[in-house]
Amino acid sequence: MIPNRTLVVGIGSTGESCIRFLSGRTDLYVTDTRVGREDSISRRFRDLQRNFENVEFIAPQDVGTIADPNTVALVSPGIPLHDPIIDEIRARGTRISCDVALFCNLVDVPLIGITGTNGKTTTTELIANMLRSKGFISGGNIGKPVLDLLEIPVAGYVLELSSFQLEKMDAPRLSGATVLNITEDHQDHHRTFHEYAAAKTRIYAQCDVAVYNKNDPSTKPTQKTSEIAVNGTKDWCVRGHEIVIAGERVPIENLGLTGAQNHLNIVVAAALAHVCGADVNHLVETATSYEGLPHRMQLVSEIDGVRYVNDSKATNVAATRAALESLSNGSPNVVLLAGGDAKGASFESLLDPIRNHAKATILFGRDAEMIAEAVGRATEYVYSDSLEVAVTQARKIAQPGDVVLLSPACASFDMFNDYVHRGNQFISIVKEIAS
Ligand code: UMA
Repeated sequence: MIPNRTLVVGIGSTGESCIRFLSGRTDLYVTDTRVGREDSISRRFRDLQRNFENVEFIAPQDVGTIADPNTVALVSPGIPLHDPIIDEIRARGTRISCDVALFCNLVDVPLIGITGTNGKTTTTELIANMLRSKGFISGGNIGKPVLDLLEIPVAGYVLELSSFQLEKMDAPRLSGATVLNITEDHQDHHRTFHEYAAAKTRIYAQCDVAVYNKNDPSTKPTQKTSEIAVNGTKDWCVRGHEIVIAGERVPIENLGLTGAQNHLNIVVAAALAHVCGADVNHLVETATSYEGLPHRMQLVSEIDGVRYVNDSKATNVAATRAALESLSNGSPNVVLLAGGDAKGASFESLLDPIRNHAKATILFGRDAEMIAEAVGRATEYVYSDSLEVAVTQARKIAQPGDVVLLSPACASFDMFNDYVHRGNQFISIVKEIAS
């Protein structure tokens, strides 16, 4: 199962976990297209050289010297399949694969897979909570590379799988799987929307039970499989002011998570946990007590009657749209802080949500002007050089009853290390004002 010769491509958290796991078990080579170009990667490269003496480091331009049909390349998620290094590796007959494929081949316990443009992490964590007492743990795109999960024996895994991972593997064998939603994202990585969607729906190809949203055809499996169609049956649905989990009705005001998308995610999560044996009372109990994760529609503080909400994890247009819609009180009551690296996305679909729900928009980051061109006519807008200035500007505009919402619709890398760094900065600015 473990290949005789392995080339790890990319020295991020995935690559490091591959090296830790495979060191001493295979002839191991490592490469990274950013070594020599980015200081932090070059430093990690040198550290690895010190810690793993049996690993040979190959400059990206030299991969052709070791790539052959007997080698398997474990490619990091962030490297697109159209990267020239992948062409070079493939041309030598080396199979492209990834850590998740290796993991799925090695484990012999039930696996649940979750993908989707938005809500993956919240749903994965919710299912893991629902199945914790049965000995399941979570991992994958959620932050913990899957091979690191093998350190402790468990009864099952709940895996968040990204399109970046799914595109690099044969369909995994899963007890249950879902595509929560598919909207435009990652246009810089996947060349077409079709390619992106195809990577995501691959999650269903070898699953025992597919759970999907009957009201959203893009989430439906194309191949024949056993399925639970949420909203297609009275036992699993979101209906008016309640959700229904295995026939049990739960009022929406009892749920720990807010927003229409989250209510749907709860039903999907419960259906998948039910597939793995969780009983209905426990599902309802977890659905009502689970309050979600930081940086996702997180209420930071209420100052002078204005709520400050951190939704830094909203790195695409659909997430920001869902945030605006879930905070709506019928009139434009949101001061939206948005901007960053748009990843090639179009912002036209934010025009109506901003017009209907935002009283002003504060734009920052690399693509601020591009966003203003697309949505500037929907509402008053201003530019800001920093998050700190943006919050100060928002504070001047917001009135009691309004919400100041950080929901950038963009990646953060132009100004921050990641969305967590961006969200934490927002939290400390707001807490400073509140103190
Ligand atoms: N690299 C190159 N060339 C490139 C791009 C990257 O050589 O063109 C190298 C870089 O040196 C980089 C390394 O590859 O350090 C690995 O980078 P990576 O971007 O694949 O990141 P990892 O640190 O391995 O983290 C990845 C996921 N990152 C991405 O998919 C971009 C993490 O998801 C995931 O938690 C982790 O594996 C563990 O499984 C993050 C993410 O943003 C949270 N995911 C995207 C999303 O959720 O939208 C898909």
